Amino acid sequence: MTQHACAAAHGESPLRELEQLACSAGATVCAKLVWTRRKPVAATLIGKGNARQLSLLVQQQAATLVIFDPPMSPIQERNLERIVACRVLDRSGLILHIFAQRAVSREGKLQVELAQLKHLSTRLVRGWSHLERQKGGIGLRGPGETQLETDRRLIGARIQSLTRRLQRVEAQRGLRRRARRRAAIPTVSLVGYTNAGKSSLFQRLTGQPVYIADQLFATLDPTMRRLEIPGFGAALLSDTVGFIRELPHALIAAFHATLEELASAACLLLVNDYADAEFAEYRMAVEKVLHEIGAGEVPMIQVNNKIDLTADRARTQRGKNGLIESVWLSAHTGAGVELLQQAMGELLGCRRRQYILKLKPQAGALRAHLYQRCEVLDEQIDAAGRIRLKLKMEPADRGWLESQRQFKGLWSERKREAKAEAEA
Ligand SMILES: Nc1nc2c(ncn2[C@@H]2O[C@H](COP(=O)(O)OP(=O)(O)OP(=O)(O)O)[C@@H](O)[C@H]2O)c(=O)[nH]1
Ligand SMILES: [Mg+2]
Repeated sequence: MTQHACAAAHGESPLRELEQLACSAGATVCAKLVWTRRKPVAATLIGKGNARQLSLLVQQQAATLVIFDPPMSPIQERNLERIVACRVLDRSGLILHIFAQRAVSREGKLQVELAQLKHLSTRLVRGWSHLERQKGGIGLRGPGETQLETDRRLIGARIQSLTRRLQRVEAQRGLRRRARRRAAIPTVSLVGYTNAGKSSLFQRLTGQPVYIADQLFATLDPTMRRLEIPGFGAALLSDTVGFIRELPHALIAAFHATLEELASAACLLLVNDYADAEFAEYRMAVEKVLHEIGAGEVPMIQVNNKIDLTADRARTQRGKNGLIESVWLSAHTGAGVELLQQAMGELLGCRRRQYILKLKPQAGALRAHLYQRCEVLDEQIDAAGRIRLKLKMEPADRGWLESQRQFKGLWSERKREAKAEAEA
C-alpha cells in the first residue's frame, strides 16, 4: 500500500531531497511544509502555529505519515505524533527504512538490521529514562518500565549476536580481499552521491547489466566485475552504496566493512551528477565520508557525469602531477567514456615498472597469465623455444611471480639480465 506522506523541511532544497527519499521508500508526498524558524522548539521541533498548520494538512490530504528533514528526538516525534495524529519520522529514520527495504545479500541484511537496532536502542534508552523520571521513587517499577528494560536487554543481546555474525562475514570478505591483492589485480571503486549515475557508468564500462533507477539508494549491495582497460590490462570495477549528506551514523558504523573496502582500492572514481546545480556541495559530502573511513588518500578521478543534460562537451583536465584528475562524460550516451579509460590507464599504469622476463618453453600457462595481467611491450622466442618478454607490471606482481616455485630462475630484471643469461 502506498503511504501518503507530508514532508517538512527548512528550505526548498532539503525538501526536494526529502521528497526523493520518500519516493524511494515507496511513499507519495501529498503535502509539503517549509518553515523558516531556525531555532527548534524543544518539545515539538516546530512552533505551535506550524504544528497546527501541519495537523490541518494531514487531515486535508488524509496523510498517514509525516517526514521531517531535521533530526528529531524521540520525545519530539512522540509529541508531534499526538498533535498530527499520524506517524512521524525524521530523515535518518526514513533512510534506515529504505535500506531495510532494499538489502538483498546476507551481509547487507545483517548490516541494516544492526543499524536499525542501534538507532532504536538510543531511542529506547532515552524513552526509558524519561518514564523513570515521571514515575520517581526508588524501587517502584511499573509494568511499562519492566517491558522497556526487557526490550533494551533483548535488543542488546541481538546487537551482540548480529555483530558477531557480521564479524564472521567480514573476515571472509577480508580473505577475498587478500586473495585479490595476491592476484595483484587492482580494484577501481565507484563512489559518489546517491543517484549520480555510478551504476550507469558501471554498466557502460563493464557491459554487465545492473539495477539502475531514478531513485535514491537504488544500489545497496556491492557488485564487482572484471574490466579491461585499454593499454593497461585487467582491473576489477566495484559499484557500491551511494552517499548522502549526514548519512545516519548507525549506518556508517554498520556499513563500515563495505566502506572500508574503498580505502584499499587502487583508485576511486568519484561520480558527480554534473547536471545538478548542487553537485559541488554533494561532492563535499562524499569527500567528508571518504576521509572518515580512511579513504581520503586513495588516488581519485573526478567523473562529471550527465553532460548530455548540460552544454558541456566530453573532455579531461590534468592536475599538477600531470595525470588526468577530472573527466566530463555521459554514462547515457557513452560520450567521453574512452577518456575515462585513458585516465584510469594512466593512473594505474604510472605505478607499473618495466621488467624483462625469461620463460622456459613449457611455461605457456604463465605466459598467458602475464598477457592477461600486464602490459606486454615486446616478445622474442629463440630457436630453443625460450621466451623473452619485455613487460610493464605492478611491483606487487613481482612478489607473486617470485613465489611461484615452478618459475624460479626464469625471472630477471633489466639489471640482472646479464646474470640470468649467464645462468641459463
Ligand atoms: N541524462 C542522463 N541520465 C543519467 C546518466 N547517468 C545516469 N543517469 C540517470 O540517473 C539516474 C541514477 O542512475 P544510477 O546509475 O542508478 O545512479 P547511482 O549513482 O548508481 O544511484 P544509487 O545506486 O541510487 O546511489 C537514473 O535514472 C539514470 O538513468 C547520464 O549520463 N545522463
Ligand atoms: Mg547504483
